[in-house]
Parts: sequence; structure tokens; C-alpha cells
Amino acid sequence: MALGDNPRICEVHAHPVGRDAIDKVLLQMGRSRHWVTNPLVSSLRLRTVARLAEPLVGPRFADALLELLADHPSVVTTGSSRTQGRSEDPWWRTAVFYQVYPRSFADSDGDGIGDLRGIIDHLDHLRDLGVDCLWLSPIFDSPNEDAGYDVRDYRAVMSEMGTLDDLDALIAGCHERGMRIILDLVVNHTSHEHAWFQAAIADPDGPYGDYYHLRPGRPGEDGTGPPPNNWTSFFGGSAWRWIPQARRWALHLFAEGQMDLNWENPAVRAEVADIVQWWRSRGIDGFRLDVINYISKRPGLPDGDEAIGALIGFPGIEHYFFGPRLHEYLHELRGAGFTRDDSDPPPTSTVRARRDDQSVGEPQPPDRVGVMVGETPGVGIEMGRLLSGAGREELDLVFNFDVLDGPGRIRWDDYRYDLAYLKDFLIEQQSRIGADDRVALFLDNHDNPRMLSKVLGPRDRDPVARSAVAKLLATIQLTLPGTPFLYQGQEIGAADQRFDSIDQLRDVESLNRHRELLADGLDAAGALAGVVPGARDHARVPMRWQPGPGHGFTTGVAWQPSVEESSGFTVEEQQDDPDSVLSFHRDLIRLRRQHTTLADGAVRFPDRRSRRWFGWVLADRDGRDEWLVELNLTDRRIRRPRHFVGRTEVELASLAGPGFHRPGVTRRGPWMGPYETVIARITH
Ligand code: ISL
Repeated sequence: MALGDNPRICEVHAHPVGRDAIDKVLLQMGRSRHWVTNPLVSSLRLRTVARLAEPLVGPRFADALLELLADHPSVVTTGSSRTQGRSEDPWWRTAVFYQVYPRSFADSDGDGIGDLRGIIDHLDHLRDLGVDCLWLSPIFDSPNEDAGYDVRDYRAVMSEMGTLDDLDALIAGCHERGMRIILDLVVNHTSHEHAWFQAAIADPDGPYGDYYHLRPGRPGEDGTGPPPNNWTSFFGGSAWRWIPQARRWALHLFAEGQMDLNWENPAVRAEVADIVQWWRSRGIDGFRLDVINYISKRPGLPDGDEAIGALIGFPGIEHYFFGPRLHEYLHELRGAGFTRDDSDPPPTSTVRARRDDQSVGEPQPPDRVGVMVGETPGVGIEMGRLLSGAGREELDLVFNFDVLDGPGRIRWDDYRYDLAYLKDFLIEQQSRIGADDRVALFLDNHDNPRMLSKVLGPRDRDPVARSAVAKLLATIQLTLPGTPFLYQGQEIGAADQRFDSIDQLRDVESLNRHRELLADGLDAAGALAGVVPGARDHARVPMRWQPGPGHGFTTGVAWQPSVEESSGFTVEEQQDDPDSVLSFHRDLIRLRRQHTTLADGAVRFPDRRSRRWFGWVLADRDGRDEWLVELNLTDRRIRRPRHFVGRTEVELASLAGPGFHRPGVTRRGPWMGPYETVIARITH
């Protein structure tokens, strides 16, 4: 359905991209998304509202929005991937993923940098935890301007992390233990040291010139004039860098050495598909695709709207975050790279089946399609469905980043995250996705401060609150419908650092931001305060395996030296403690393996409005197996809303000590302790 030049707000809202765009603006303004469904507002014309909101959204908002909407399907029509019955379910539907940040996981050779052998040494930890699939952040050869997210060679391992042989051993080690393994595919950009870029700038008119976005300077210019458009880099400054050797500008949405590939060029797309196939045949089970929603840029790379740029923080973003050919490229890559032909030789190794008792069986036949997990910043719920809805044949799962910060907040703000917002967001997300759709559930990753610390603030060093919130967050990820992605350290309640000097930070994004804040006139303390709350280093410090120097991460000097010292939050200390955060994760993952309703049941949410209590009921298809999961979202004792279910039997609960729920208890009393989590089977 064409929307015309001036649709009503309700028509815009009925379009998936329109709905997400409106939600985004409201979230940014800190307004309720229900504001727009008010009949008065929804019957207004887009241009009328845009005119009223012009001080905020600028004069071209309506045009920019309509242009974006025209590029995408106007309804989410997702087929079912499960029409053939449950045997068709892809493995990743009920899998537990675990993100390893290899640089900080385990260092086997004492050079202070985590490596592949270090991961191999700890595979039993992951198997015992119950992980089904590892995702490794980048390990490909890289000059490391952005910690491996700038790839120099997609078929070689970064020398400080090991060799291809080590990687083969790691793949085999995972598969032998019944775990799959996926890698990070960073193909929106390559390093400027990649052979393609070097060839491109040596001969911009040659075959590689069109692999990137290279633009001549305007007449008479030598790079001192304005760049080709007003787009800015996520890591500060213009998104264009002048390459004197080539007499061309080169586009880089991220760091200066991360050159954006030109996906309009079919040769680029064929190269990417080839890389994927190469790794698939080596036994890699799929990829997480870095900023994959940025690959299609609007032809001509027009200037971004200044007002939208100011609103979102990144001028130009409307021309590439959900570009016109995105669906086409993803579908093509799925077929050409991720899907096996029957005639393809079998991969070097495949995962072994894992039985309920945790023993392993025979190697499985190769998956027909490698899993595609999209990292999709800026993509809302409906856009996510367009990319990963069942039967769309684009991505399998996407990360929705709206979960990470509350209304009107951004990552750099110093604030306490409100768990009631998390509840609202998750209920909204769950109620809008299709019955056969699946979302990725994540709260931590290598790009964000720890959710635990955002919730607790300085109280994150209080061991009781820290453990309780870690368990509460685990329960959300592991029992709401969706595919959980745990990030290393979550299983032991890892918290943020107390950075007090810029010298403790290593990340290019933070260092650039700090320099910009100083240049803007902030003093040293102000600039530091503008960086620390959102610094990506928080989650990149070494894993804490044991107490003491090096924390079992390294025998040398860790590349990121700021590891917190609080006791009780290492793997060794938690390993045998039945009440530890680690044991809770292990128990919960075991429970969801035993009771598929917990991993894949239908959900309903009683008492949606409570700001203090968050609960859900999970039921299997015939409604015979029913579970109640409930959380106290506050740091105080609360009264349960009311007893809306009959008898229950507690299977897992988070608080130790007298007065709290313990497994085996059949009567849940009227009270819940601070941040308490209870997982109970409904016995009627
Ligand atoms: O900083 C962002 C935008 O300001 C981040 O949230 C992040 O850069 C964005 O989510 C994209 O992240 C991914 O691509 C980047 C890389 O630096 C991140 O580590 C990666 O996860 C560029 O490759």
C-alpha cells in the first residue's frame, strides 16, 4: 500500500518502519509509546505533526521518513518455519549462546593477551555451564585499531591469539563436547591494511577501486576542502578520510582505519559469501554479523538531515542504518554463503549430539544453513521482524539495542537503569513478535557497561545485591521466550570497573571521545566523567578465574590491567558453592534443558502494570506443563501482587538463608525478598 505524500499518523504507524521510527523518537524524548495510539494524535496528518515537532525533528523529517518507508515492505508477512512440526525446529531456537571476548578470556602463553589455546583450556567450564554455542568476538588477523573489528585478512588468525591449527583444535574441542561455535563476521568494513583496500588506493580506477566508497575531492581540492557528505563517524569526526595517495576520500563509519565496503558491487558480495563458505567448510557453525544493517547505503550517499542527525546523534544515519537493498543482500548472502549444497564436501567437523545426561553422542550431519545472528544497532521491533521473522530467509536472530538504556538515556549517561523499563520493553517485544519468531535475549556484551552495574550503581560491590541481581538478569535471559546470549563474566556476576584515569582505558571509541570532550573545553575531570559511564572497557577487562594476581587470566601483565578486586566473584570461589551466581546459571540451564517448556513454552504476563513485580507463566502446547517465573524488581521486600495461580512447587530460587524460598517448597508466602527470583512449577 503506497502511503502517499501526507499520510495520517495511524497509517505511518501501521508501517513496520514507521512504527519503529515513531517509537524511537518517543523513546528518545522519554515519552510513552502509547502517546501515538491516542485517537486524536493518530488521525492527524504526518506533516501536521512534523510541523508541530519541527523544533525537535527539523523541517525535513517527514520527507526523510517517507523515503525510508518506501524502501521496505509495508507489512511484516512472516511465514512459518515450523509448519512441518517440531522436528523442523532449528537448533538455535532453544540454544544457550555464550559470547567470548577472546582478548580477555584466558591467556595461555603469558603475553597478557587472551588466546585460542586459553579458550581451549576452559572449554569444560563452558560445557559444565551448559552452553550450546560459543560466539567468539574477532580473532582474524587485524592491526587492532578497534580490537579486531578491523580485519586485515579474513582467512588468518591474529598472531597474538594463535594459529589456524589452534582454531581447528578449538572447533574440534567444541564439537567434541556437544557445543557449536560461531565467529564474528565484520564485513561492513575492512581494515585499511586489508589487501583489497591497499589495491583500491593504489589504483582507484582499477578492479578494487569499487570495493570501497572512494570519492574524488571536489574540483581543485586536495583533501583540505569539505568531504563528500556530512556523515559522521561513530568514533568521532567526519566519516570521510582523505587518502592522498589515491586522491580520494574514503568512507569509514567507524574508526579511521575501518573502511566501509561497497556492497553495491557484486564482487564484494561474492567475496563475503566465499569467506563464509570457507569457514563453514572448516566446521564453523555460523556467524554473528557485525553492524550488518549498515551495509546498504542510499545510492549517491546524500547528505544526512541535520535535525535527524542531531536527534539521533549521527548525521547521515537515515541513509544507511536500514538501507534500500538490505533485505536483498542478506537473502543473497544466506543462499550463497550460509546454505550448503548437497554437493558441498562435508565440513571438517560437526557437533556431536548432547544427551540429557550431558554425555555426547555421534557427530551430527552438517546444518543445512549456518546460523546468522545480526548485530543491528538502531533496528526496532518491527524492523527486526522484517530481518529475522520466521520464513523471511534473511537473518535468524537480531539484537535489539533498545533494551540497553532507559527512555531518554544514552550509554554515556550516568544513571540508574530502571528494571521496570526492562519489564515494559520485554513485554512489548514478546507481544509483538510472531508466534514462530525468535528474538535474541542479551543484556551484556563487549560494547556496553554491565547491566548489573547499571541497575545497582555503586551498590554493585554489595555481594548480596550483586548476586541477587545477577541471578534475576539470568532468569530473564534464560526463561523468557527467546535465544539467550550470555556474555563472559555474567555467570559469575561480573561488574563494572572503577576507572579513575583515562590511562586505564584502551578502547579507541573512549579515547577519541575523551579527546573531543577536552577539545570542547571540558576539564580533565569533566572529560573523564563524560566517558567512564559508557566506556566499553568495563566489559573488556580480563575474566576472573581465581583470586590473586592475574586472576588466573594471565601469568604476565594483562593488556587491560583494571580488574576489580572484590572477593567472591571469581569462577574458583563460586564453583562449589551451591548458592553462587555460577551455580544458579548452571542449575537454571540444566532445568531448561530438562523442561522444554522453560526454553520454548508459550508465555503470558499476569499483572503487567506492576512496577515492582515481574512474572510470567510458561506453558507447553497442550497446557499440561506450566511454570511460573517471578522477580522482585526492587531492592526492598515486596508483597506478591496476589496468588493468581494454584499450587506451585519451587524448583529454583535465588536468595539463600532463612525466610526465603528454597527448592521443594510448595507454598509461596506473601513476600519476596529484594531482587528475589523464584522459578516454580505449577502443580494445580
Ligand atoms: O558505539 C556504538 C555506537 O556508538 C556501539 O554501540 C557499537 O559501535 C555498535 O553497536 C557497533 O558495534 C560493532 O561494530 C563496531 C565495533 O567497534 C563493535 O565492537 C562491534 O560490536 C565496529 O565494527
